[in-house]
Amino acid sequence: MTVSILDYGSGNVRSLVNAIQHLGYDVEWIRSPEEIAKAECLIFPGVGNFGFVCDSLAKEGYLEPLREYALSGKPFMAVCVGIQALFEGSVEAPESKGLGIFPGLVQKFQSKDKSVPHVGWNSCAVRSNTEKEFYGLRPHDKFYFVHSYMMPADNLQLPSDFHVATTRYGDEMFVGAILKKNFLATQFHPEKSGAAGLRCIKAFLSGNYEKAISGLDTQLLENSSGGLTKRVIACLDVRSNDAGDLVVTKGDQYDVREKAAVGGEVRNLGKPVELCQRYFEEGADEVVFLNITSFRNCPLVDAPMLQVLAKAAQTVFVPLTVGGGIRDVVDPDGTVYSAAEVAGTYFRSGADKVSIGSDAVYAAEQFYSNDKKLTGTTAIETISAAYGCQAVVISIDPKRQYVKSPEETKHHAIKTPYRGPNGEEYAWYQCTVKGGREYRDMDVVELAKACEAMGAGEVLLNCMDQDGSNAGYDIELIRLVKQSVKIPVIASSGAGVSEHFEHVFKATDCDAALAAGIFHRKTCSIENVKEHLQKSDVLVRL
Ligand code: 1PR
Repeated sequence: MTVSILDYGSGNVRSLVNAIQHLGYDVEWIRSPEEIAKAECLIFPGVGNFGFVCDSLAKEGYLEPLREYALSGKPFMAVCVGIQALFEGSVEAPESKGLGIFPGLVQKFQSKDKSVPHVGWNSCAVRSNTEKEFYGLRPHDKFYFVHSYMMPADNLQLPSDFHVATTRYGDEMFVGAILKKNFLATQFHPEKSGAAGLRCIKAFLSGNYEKAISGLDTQLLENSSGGLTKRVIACLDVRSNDAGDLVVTKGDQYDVREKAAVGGEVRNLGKPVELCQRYFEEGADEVVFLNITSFRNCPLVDAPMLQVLAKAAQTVFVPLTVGGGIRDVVDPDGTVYSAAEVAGTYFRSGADKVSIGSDAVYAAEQFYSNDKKLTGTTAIETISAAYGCQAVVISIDPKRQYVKSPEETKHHAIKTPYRGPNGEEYAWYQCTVKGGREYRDMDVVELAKACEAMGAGEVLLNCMDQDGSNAGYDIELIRLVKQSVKIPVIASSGAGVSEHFEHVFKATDCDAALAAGIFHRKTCSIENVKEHLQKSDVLVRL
């Protein structure tokens, strides 16, 4: 069987293709409405904004053929915004019409007591039937979600032959999947959900709709409603070393060279694709690649990180983020690429999110000097408009600055038990650009708030003081930023033992914890960290 994927210009469909090919099926693209009826098996991927997806479908004449196919009984699968488009409309884009296969309007998550978007690994199972497993969706499995909008599970009216698998986020229960024979629509991304996701796609492609399950622990089913897990993320700082090889390196307060006494070389801790594969196998919930320097002046299409991503995405089925150099660029031959085009090139190679560092600080400066008015032209705004806010991560590189009293600075200062070199009791966190080499007149709270207003979907919060220290996360910094924004915050820098992960999750509300050196140097594995977290009652995906 050949699997047809609808191509209407949505974000990262590379991963979906990789997952299907990995399972041994051929893939072809549907590029005109007439081809839909001829498909043997059709997948409707959805990434980005409901309005963008539905308006593109309407404009290209896909709506009617797609509706007919979805109801034809032939194998049909829809993913993420794909499931939302099956309803009549969405509050995300009230003017845009969905396919209207199911009644109802897609809603936005409430952010009063939780981060929005809903990013990470959550449960999804048909809870009304404990004797059957549908499309491999097992109650104790976790699947990768990334979205701000969803269809609430209450008052849902579907034809009686459809089953609904539900997911809970905070106190909201929503539709995680809708299924019947030859029909599978998921809010989560199965192609990014590790082994559980591959099993689900395989069950769909092989027509394995339902399976009897015996001896299922009903307690397990109860526990599986536990919701979103805390994520453990591995980070690979990538650059070329002095011999010109692309290596994973690791800084000590951002200095990636060995001490002069031992040669002063760039630290080489391994090869990017191999390490990424190892972390996937150890259970990393995501992998981040940061292009920390060099090779930025080569033509975009030759950027070595594109090959790294393309290779990694072939066998690694968890979300991949890429950062470093995401901004408007000019190739050596004078060709200009907008930041959105640069991001698009990375998405097509297999990245799911891009991370923006220096450019986010410049954009925030512009935002404040412009009376907090949005221009619509910054990298954050343009990428978020085209690919959705969930695809835009802001990477912050702050440095602690001590002051004697809060009046001494106009920036957000906190009282700290860790006094400065001259006994100072207050500190603020200064933003930097160019990998910590240049300091700007902006603090982390200002930066995070401005980026959230511009449409960023997540914050990757490094800390120059803790980076490579193995001394634990900067809890005060993480609390400060987490209290300032609603978007998820990834704590980073300083992990040295498993207990540091437990501490950051218990002492702050951070959504994920990222680390580098501890994993590269095999001080402990991701598996060890997760086992420790589970024993400490922190919900994780094992
Ligand atoms: O400014 O958009 O081109 O992005 C550059 C990106 O590269 C930024 O995300 C910036 O954080 C990163 N970067 C630049 N220089 C360095 C460096 O180390 N010299 N790396 C650098 C930042 C910090 C984390 C690290 C954690 C965890 N490294 O990536 O992985 O601190 O480390 P640990 O667990 O070992 O303590 P742009």
